[in-house]
Amino acid sequence: MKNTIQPKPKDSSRYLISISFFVILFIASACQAQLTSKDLSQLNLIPIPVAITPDVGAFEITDRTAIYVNKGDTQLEDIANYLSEFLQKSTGFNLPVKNVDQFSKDAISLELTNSNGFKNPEGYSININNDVIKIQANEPQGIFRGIQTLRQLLPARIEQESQKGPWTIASGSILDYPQYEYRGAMLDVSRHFFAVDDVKRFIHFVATYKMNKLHLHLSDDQGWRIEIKSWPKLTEYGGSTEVGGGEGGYFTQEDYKEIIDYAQERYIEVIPEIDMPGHTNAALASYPELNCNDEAPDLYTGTEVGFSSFCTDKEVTYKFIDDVIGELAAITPGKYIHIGGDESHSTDKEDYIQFINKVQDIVYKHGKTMIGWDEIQNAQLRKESVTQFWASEENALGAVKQESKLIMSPAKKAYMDMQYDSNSPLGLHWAGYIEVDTGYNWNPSSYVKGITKDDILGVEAPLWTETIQTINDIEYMIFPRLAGFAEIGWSQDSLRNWESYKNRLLNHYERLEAMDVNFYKSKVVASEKL
Ligand code: TNX
Repeated sequence: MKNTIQPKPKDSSRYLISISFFVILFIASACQAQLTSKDLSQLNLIPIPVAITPDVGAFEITDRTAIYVNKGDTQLEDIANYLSEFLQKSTGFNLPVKNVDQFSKDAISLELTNSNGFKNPEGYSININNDVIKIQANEPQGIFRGIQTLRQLLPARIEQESQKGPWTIASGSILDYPQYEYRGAMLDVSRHFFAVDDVKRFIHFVATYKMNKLHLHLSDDQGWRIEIKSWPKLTEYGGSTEVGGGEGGYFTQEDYKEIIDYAQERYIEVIPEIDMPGHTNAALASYPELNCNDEAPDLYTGTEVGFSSFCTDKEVTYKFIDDVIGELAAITPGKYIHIGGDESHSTDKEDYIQFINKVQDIVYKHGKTMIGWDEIQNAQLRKESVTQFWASEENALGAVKQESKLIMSPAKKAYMDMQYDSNSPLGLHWAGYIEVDTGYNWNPSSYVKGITKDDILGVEAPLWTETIQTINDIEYMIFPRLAGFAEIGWSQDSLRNWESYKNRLLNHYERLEAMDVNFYKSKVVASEKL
């Protein structure tokens, strides 16, 4: 808290000082009055919604409040239970979930309806008056996104356990829907391994800001992190270490299911990545036959890139990939599988092209849609395949020429592993420093000349973990930048500007504190030390 001790005033200025004292008192009480009547439009929502219409009055959540859902809709019931559990932690109220159509007051109603004209599956509206909070959407995912807004309409302490009320929400209405269909974050669990609970906390953050994709970077030179039953040494040996020589680890298929279920409950699709043909030392060390010389290299615990490659002209390589993608597809309910394809500096270019073409066929054979880093555009892409732009504008343009849609992850803006500035204790800076304003101030649809909004599926912010070892480290790198990337993906361009965002973010700090998040308090957001 601010704790500035004023110097003792000189006698001659006493008169002036007592006047200013009253002026300050007056302003302070005016602010207070404004605070208590704070209307909806003064709340600091991130991402900013399409429209907010304030009204007079307020709804109060009390122990008499109940949550109502459409009769017999189990998905809605699950969401209602999620809301009830969330509210119980802080308020202590045990809000029942009811399955009736009729309510008159003390009601939070979650309603699926197609009468509100939403074309977007994640769109929702919230209407609040003294008696009812009504959240409406076409699809359950829209209701879920609306509940994330509801969280931010409540006092910040709603994020903390066992708090005192009152739990009031100002009256009015909100209409909201996303700008891009793909809004994601990536977590690299290969360079350093993170346990299921850490991944869940990451997912919770992603959900909080209405993102809908979690890209898991599951394999790299330093470790293979997903159990493949037909090739067990991948995890037994290839998962046994990490950057710096620590213990490593891996997800069993049951662990992976637990992650997917947790994400699905939040309407988040998990996208698994097996990076190839480069970034494969952990696999090459586990199975000598995947190397052209049949010799397994040692496990690797450094941070270099570009030195490993699958042997692209061996049949066993494709048998291996078929098995891996097959098992992964079977345990992945989502649409996409990411095949990496970046920085394959040890693969001959022609071999690389043939390799990606073949792997693409394998992905589609198993019923999934392929995503790869922007280098994959060197191959013959199917139109459905998605290209993740990270470094090369030429590659991005090449992908678009092949009618492949883009996920925008420009390293200079969207890489959450970049240091904020030269004093950041964690992170790299090969793509530059990414201060909070730098991360926010860009527009996916004008970032690369020649690429328009129609070419873009959405936005993703990756967190590579060469320097990141704990959930505390993760939080420091992603907060507050993650909230800005979420707003870039969700909110309308016309509503986005740094000044507005900066103020909302500053007011959002108390919510991050209530969420017990270890975040970077940037000078560009508030010049004084908070
Ligand atoms: C580049 S981004 C990589 C990763 C590193 C990252 C570190 C990309 C497709 N490849 O292998 O972890 O830089 O910032």
